Amino acid sequence: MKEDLINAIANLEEEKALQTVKEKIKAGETPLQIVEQCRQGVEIVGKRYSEEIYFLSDLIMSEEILRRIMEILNPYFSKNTEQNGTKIVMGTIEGDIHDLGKNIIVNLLRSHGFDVYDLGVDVQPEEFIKAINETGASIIGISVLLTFSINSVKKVIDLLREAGLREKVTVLLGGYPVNERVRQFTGADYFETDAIKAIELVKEIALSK
Ligand code: B12
Repeated sequence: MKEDLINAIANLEEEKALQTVKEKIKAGETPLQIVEQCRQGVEIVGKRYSEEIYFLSDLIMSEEILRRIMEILNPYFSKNTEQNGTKIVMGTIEGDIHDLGKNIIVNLLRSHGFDVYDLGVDVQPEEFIKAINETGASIIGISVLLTFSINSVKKVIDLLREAGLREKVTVLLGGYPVNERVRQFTGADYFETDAIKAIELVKEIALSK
């Protein structure tokens, strides 16, 4: 059942979560379905942290659980070594070091043949522009989990405009707080928080280039 994994993660029951993941794989669930359940589980962790039921050590624990789940899932993601010619610059925005979601998307995009330049975490807006100039990529993917860092996302788009690159580069956002309001405020083109839909979206953008 979907709730088993969500609850095991929400309650920080590491061994139970890992066992449940292994059972789900055996039962034929896809790695992406499992990732989505993980995301829902840590969302509850985050909520409990906001409500002061959980503390920073619990956030760290949820990170540990997610990392171990990803170790189990990684071999099950399809491997496509054929490049499709589309270059993408990705990074977690300035001030923010959350990278679990970004890494999932980077791996998925690579496994779908995209050429991804991963700038890592805490990436300054200027670094995104530099990477676009150096690689000639036409898509920027920005991960943002801290509300505090949303202003820096806006700065990336402002800098693209100043550099005369705005029309050439499509910007998409992902991460816990992104929604239509954030997209409009920052001036980004798209946002997506579901991994499966995110890959479909990037494929569509690539086709339109
Ligand atoms: C794990 C975690 C941590 C870990 C991060 C480990 C790591 N290496 O990433 C640690 C413990 C280090 C951490 C630290 C902090 N955290 Co934290 N953390 C979380 C938690 C519980 C889960 C995040 C996560 O990994 N989710 C799972 C992944 C799979 O989901 P995701 O990132 O959303 O990614 C998915 C999609 O969004 C999408 N996606 C992601 N990126 C992109 C990019 C593109 C282009 C696209 C298309 C899609 C896409 O793909 C993924 C597919 O499933 C969240 C709670 C939450 N609701 O998110 C809080 C949360 C993000 N953290 C929070 C806070 C406050 C902090 C700290 C400030 C705590 C502190 N006092 O120090 C620090 C900040 C450190 C910093 N400077 O960044 C708050 C942020 C609140 C806010 N509104 O700003 C949250 C929301 C918790 C809460 N409710 O209070 N955290």
